[in-house]
Amino acid sequence: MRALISVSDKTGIVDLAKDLHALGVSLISTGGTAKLLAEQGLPVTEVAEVTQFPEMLDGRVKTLHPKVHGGLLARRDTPEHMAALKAHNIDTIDLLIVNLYPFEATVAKPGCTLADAIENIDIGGPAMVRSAAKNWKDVGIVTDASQYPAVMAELTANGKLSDKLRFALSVAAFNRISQYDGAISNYLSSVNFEAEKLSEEYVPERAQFSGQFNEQYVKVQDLRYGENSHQQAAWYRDLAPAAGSLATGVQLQGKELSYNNIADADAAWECVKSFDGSACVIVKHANPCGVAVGANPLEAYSKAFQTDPTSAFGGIIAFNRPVDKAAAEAVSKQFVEVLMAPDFSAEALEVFKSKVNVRLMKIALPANYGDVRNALETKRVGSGLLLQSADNHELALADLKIVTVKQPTPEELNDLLFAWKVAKFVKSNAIVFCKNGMTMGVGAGQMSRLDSARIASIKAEAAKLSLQNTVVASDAFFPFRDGLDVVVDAGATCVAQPGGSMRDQEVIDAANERGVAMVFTGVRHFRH
Ligand code: 93A
Repeated sequence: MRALISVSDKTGIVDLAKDLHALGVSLISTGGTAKLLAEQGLPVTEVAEVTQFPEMLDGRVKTLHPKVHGGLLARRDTPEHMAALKAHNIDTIDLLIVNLYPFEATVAKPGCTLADAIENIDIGGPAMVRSAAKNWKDVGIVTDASQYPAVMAELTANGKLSDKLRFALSVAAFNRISQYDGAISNYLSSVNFEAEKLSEEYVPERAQFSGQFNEQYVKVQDLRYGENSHQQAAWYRDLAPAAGSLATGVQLQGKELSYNNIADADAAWECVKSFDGSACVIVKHANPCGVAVGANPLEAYSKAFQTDPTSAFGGIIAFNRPVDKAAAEAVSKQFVEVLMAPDFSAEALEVFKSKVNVRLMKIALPANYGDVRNALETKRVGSGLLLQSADNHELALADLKIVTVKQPTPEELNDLLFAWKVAKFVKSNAIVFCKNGMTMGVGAGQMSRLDSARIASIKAEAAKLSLQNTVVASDAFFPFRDGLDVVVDAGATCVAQPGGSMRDQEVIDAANERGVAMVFTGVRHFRH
């Protein structure tokens, strides 16, 4: 077996090469890599010796040669291919270990010149990776140090790689190449080219905000249809999904997830993840219609359900604790589309066994619980994309500025923080009444804040909940006192809002006149 090793990032490569050598694999390598391996006493043949052609043009041409690509691309099961190799004195290469010139890291450095960026575009590496990945049936292609252990494990155990691993490595290789080319294309497209300034030191002016935008997506599955049945749809995930995100979940049972299920499940999951205590979130049409914390999943669910039993019908329900039998039995009494949790007890699974249509999703919470969220958000507009950092702001007690004569009680402050957390996940304009760690009325998605306030109290009335002595969160400021009057008329005694309106004083005066407490949060949570 012959392996070609050509790596820019040399982390772990000496150990891997030693292990390969110990298994009797002969090693070929490019200049820098070969030098390192030889220094470690490993027998290694330089690619230049194999090709009988020196590395040239400052290394721009090292491996671009038929002796390399022939060895990678020849089909071992095709006699004509093997005869051609023989005729041209080419040996097969069975394992390729490559990582590319560090283009992404280079352009991420402040002051990176255009010349630097261009020089870090790898040509020969991706060419070899593509050859090996295309010929995955015969060649193992390793493009990342994280793959070393799995490759060594199979080689040690069986002396060869399985079809399954070679195929997985090939997919990962094409993903990597696509990501790499995407980074080059993104960088060059963002360069504001000024020919008159062009020199080796030319640092192009570039737009700064792209965060960790990963423009590489891979298909999870086709969907039966989109938001409506006449729309086609598919679900894609990030190439490397964040720990604890919906894309990392497994469906344990139930019908196939629909487009709307996925959108709603994501809203419910992101919301429930944000609570430390045992919480339950019920979502309908992307808005929470009931959220609560409780001593256990059953209590959290029962409270969340009470907020709006009518809307909860056919809802998407998320828990941040494993669902036990008691919670499962309570949930199974209602029509539920999707149920999500970090785990389900065996008894809970038993409860849903006969409800074959209920989709159960098990999603591991991230290790640093409640702290891993999406970094970036995108939205399609026309033929483009809006990109923003996700709204991950978390409000602490110390951030609250009390602006009224009346001070909130400690219980009210607790509920205010709870209400504020929920309001962040409710579409604007959002008005959220809460009490004792439970939503009491949610007004969502109205064009006027006043209407959201009215709807929240109408809903509470429909659910036979009293809004007396509740707290209320408003995702953005009250532009006039009328919105405040509606929530106080409904029974709220304590209000949280960002503040920052031209008429803040008018609203503060109104709160004092009505004898309620009000706090400014200093941030708003528009969500569209
Ligand atoms: O300059 S290249 O585009 N031309 C090539 O023919 C070539 N072959 C391998 N870059 C090329 N490589 C890259 O060299 C590999 O992808 C790897 O990143 C790097 C390893 O070089 P060295 O072993 O000299 O450190």
